[in-house]
Amino acid sequence: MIALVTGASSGIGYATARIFAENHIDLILCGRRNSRLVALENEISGRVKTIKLVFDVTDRKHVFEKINSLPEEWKNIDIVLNNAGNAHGLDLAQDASLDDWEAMIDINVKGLMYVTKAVLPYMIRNKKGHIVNISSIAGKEAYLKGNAYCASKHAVDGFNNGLRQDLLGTGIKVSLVSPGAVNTEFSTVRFKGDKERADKVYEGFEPLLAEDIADLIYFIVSRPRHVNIADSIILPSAQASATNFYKQ
Ligand code: 8X3
Repeated sequence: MIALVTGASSGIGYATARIFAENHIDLILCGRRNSRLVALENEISGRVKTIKLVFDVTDRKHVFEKINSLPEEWKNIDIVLNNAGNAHGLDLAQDASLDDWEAMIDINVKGLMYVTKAVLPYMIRNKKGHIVNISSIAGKEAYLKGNAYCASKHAVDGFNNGLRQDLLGTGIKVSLVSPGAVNTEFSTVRFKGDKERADKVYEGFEPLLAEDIADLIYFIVSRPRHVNIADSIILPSAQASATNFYKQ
């Protein structure tokens, strides 16, 4: 089995690559930061075969070049984990930066679409595959100041559902994972490096860890051929909706 993981250099992507490796799934590790991919590769090599693809999902030409340049045996991709994504800013629409909005649409929506489109011919050829898209609780509900981030994740949800219709009968499964609060670099990136503000998000309750999401992803991809977990929301026990937390 071969899995291609975007955003493998940190967070959910990193944790999922590790659990895939523990379960003997060879890995195409994709990310922007070669040094962090090297660290991951060092950690898991020996257990499985790995190959690194360094690219930015927003660079449409590069996405196709890199995926099409894979050695032939690596093109038999069984699983794609569309994980690369970020939040930029948490501001009222009237105050938010258009650059932040564009970045979220470019990475979370267009980037995910490019990677999917680049991999599909190989999955279609092999008449099998599994595309797992990482959305968010923000793809189910819009919340105050979430504006473009929520829109981008709603788009992922919609694209995921459309893809599942289109690929019906091809042997390719399409699944969505929508996490709530996961303690990764997510909030630090959202708040542009303000670690103190980021830490506050996860104060007073036990957030999910990247490993919790990775466990769910592995469960999804390890179901029998006739089973597809089409949609899943995963929240900390102390979270009931995008904004309703039980904090102590
Ligand atoms: C991350 C979860 O609630 O911060 O996608 O949008 S949330």
